[in-house]
Amino acid sequence: MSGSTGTWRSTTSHWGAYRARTTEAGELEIAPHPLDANPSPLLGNVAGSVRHATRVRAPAVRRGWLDHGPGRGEGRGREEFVEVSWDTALDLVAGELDRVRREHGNEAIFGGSYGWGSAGRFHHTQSQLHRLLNLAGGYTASRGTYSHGTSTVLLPHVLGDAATVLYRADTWDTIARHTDLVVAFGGLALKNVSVTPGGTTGHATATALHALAGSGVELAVVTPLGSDVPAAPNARWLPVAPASDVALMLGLAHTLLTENLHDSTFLDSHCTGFDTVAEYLLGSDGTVKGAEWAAERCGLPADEIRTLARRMASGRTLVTVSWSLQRTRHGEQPVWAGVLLAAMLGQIGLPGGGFGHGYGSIGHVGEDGPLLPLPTLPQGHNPVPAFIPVARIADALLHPGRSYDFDGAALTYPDLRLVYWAGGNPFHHHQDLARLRRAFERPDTVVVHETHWTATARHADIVLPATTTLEREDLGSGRRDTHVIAMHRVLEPFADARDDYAILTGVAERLGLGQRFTEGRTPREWLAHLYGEWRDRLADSGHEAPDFDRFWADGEWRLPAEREHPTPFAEFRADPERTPLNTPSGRVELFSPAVAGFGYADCPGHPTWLEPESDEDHPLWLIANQPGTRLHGQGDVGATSQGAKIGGREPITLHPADAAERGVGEGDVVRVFTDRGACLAGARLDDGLRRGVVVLATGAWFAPVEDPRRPGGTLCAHGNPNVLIADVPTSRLAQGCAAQHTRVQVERFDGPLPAVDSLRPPPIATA
Ligand SMILES: Nc1nc2c(c(=O)[nH]1)N[C@H]1C(S)=C(S)[C@@H](COP(=O)(O)OP(=O)(O)OC[C@H]3O[C@@H](n4cnc5c(=O)[nH]c(N)nc54)[C@H](O)[C@@H]3O)O[C@H]1N2
Ligand SMILES: Nc1nc2c(c(=O)[nH]1)N[C@H]1C(S)=C(S)[C@@H](COP(=O)(O)OP(=O)(O)OC[C@H]3O[C@@H](n4cnc5c(=O)[nH]c(N)nc54)[C@H](O)[C@@H]3O)O[C@H]1N2
Ligand SMILES: [Mo]
Repeated sequence: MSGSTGTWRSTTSHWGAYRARTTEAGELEIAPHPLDANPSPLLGNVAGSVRHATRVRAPAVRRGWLDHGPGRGEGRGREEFVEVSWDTALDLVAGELDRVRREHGNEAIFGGSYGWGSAGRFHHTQSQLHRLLNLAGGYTASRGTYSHGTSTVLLPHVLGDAATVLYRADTWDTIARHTDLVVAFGGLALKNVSVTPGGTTGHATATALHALAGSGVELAVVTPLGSDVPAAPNARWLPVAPASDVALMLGLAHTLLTENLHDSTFLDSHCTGFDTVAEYLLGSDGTVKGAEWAAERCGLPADEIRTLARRMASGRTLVTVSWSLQRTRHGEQPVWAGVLLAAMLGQIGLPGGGFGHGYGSIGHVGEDGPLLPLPTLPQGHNPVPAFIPVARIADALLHPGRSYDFDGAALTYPDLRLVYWAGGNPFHHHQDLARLRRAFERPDTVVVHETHWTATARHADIVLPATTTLEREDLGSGRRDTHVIAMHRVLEPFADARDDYAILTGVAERLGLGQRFTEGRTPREWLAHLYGEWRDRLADSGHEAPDFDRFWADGEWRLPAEREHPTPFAEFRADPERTPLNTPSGRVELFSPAVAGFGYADCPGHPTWLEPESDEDHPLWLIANQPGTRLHGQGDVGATSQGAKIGGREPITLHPADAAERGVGEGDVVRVFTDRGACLAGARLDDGLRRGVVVLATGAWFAPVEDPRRPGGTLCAHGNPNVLIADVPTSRLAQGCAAQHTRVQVERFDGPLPAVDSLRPPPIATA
């Protein structure tokens, strides 16, 4: 490794700002940002990842595609690759883009390319790709996110928009000063808050959560997992059954109603539809949603439910719902029921009260950096109106022309011929991976830019090697971050890897779009340009940032702190006539005539208890949550992630009694299975989780082999839970990702252990 021996360089990442340098011995050394009170354990993955054997060295083309041209998708993920020159690879990509748009129209190009690529405002991979595809005539886009794509469809119907709760949340400081009780449905998992899209400099959340202990704020933490509960004396764990939160919430609402603890004035002046909901709570469908009814479903004693409801009504209460709860079947309901509780308490718009969404899910919710705009790369305009809800990718590839519902509209899947993915990993993020493999057989061509041989790269036809952030220059800052960071180059590009910008410039030139794509700027000139424009915008609002050269030399600039942090919905609360919500009624819609009018049985017009899936053959609830040891699939080959594996497999956590029933001991390799597929995992026993619940985080690199226990079945030798989870939407309303849960069975695996091939590069020939 060469580049910057000895000198510490500044950079940032989704898991925080840090410093890096190469040592005399050529090793990469990493140090947290000096202002970071809680550096992320994910930093431990960086050094082992950047030069790992799974880096993509050179452009590579799948053998069958190279020999026979577009099509024959059965070979994807199975055939060898052939390394080719950059010129050959770029000619193939540009030629294929041009063929597809001429023969099938730009709608046949899928450029959604969802994923977390890298931090950095310029080399933001999706923006780069979208900019090129827009210039080339457009593409079918994807809408929404796997993170909170259900809430972003539902909340506009209920609160008028989703952004207010997602991005303008009350800060931890406001909560410490005003709140008596936080009821956190879905937990407050510290493992998650080291991540903020675009990065963070201070990682304030862990400190803030501990400080809440000192300020007397009580935390009622509702989750099946004890590990989601902050270790603070004022935090109480309410160990609910998975997929039962809506029952608990309705039980709490019933107690508030029948004990007259609800705020009828606020419900009349600021909400609509409470009457309908009240009738439902009292049994309009034949079932009274009382505390006993709720207790049977959620597993908490009825008395405790009633006591909690009374406690909620006796002071300032923040009802917060984690993003994980909407990443489930019927994931609209816990979000809507959370708003219902907050509305009944009458505290929406009061500091430290009302409804929160995503505290403990991600770093920026609750942090207090300024809400300033950040520099961004202009993407241009996409003239193609077609899109798919992001989590419907497999359906779209498998069923072109099929119609489906989405948020009140009847849509049709386009006929996708070319899939272009840069900066995301659908074989990480999507569900039912055996089905996704079949879907990926369909298009004529799959192009992927990747740093590493991820499962998606392995299922592509043309793989273009991308640099990592440490191998280029950028500038970065996340939502509610305190600094903008100059991201200096630390390493030379690996092997033949190029920046996504350089790759796309090569494609653009071949399509005659080179000048329009680059506007004649080098990456450094783009950085200076984007920074300069942003600096001018800040100057308009009275903030003086240093000039680019100063900023670049200093390595960072501290953003001006915000003096006040307005509470979300405070203006609406003060005067709902003058500042109504953006809902049809201008009020909080506890019953939505619009949603009811869509007539979806899986998403009725008000928060509703819909029975969760049950499966006698697969009696355990699997929670497939975010990994504490990496960001999704990124860094799985690094030290923090590898250090947690058991027997080379991803750890699965079981209750000791559930393990004993199955003859499973600590450290055993187990087979986890559903009817869709199976995976191996390493058993870790923990009595700090509910019985009947097992936890297997996402992100182990997919290593498919034939299941030795089920001929023809797919088994992931490494422990990727998405081979188990059904590819079903939350509902016809949001068509959101429902990846958080599935029913599984677990057994000890004593057979010969298959190798984890995903941790080595695939077979590659040189041309
Ligand atoms: N079962 C289950 N599944 C889930 C979830 C869950 O809770 N349970 N969570 C879901 C959620 S919330 C999300 S957001 C998704 C995340 O899904 P993804 O965002 O798709 O997952 P990542 O592993 O972060 O993929 C980003 C990819 O970008 C690549 N990359 C990094 N830098 C660069 C670069 O500069 N250029 C290029 N070309 N590539 C780069 C990385 O190598 C990596 O493979 O997963 C979803 N899937
Ligand atoms: N370390 C790390 N942090 C991350 C990420 C990462 O990959 N690694 N990814 C980031 C991203 S992209 C996102 S979108 C956010 C996601 O943020 P979330 O979606 O909130 O995170 P998860 O870890 O999936 O789930 C949080 C907790 O919800 C609880 N839970 C699951 N099912 C239920 C249930 O039915 N009821 C209740 N009450 N609780 C339940 C689980 O115990 C779980 O630990 O995380 C971000 N933070
Ligand atoms: Mo996410």
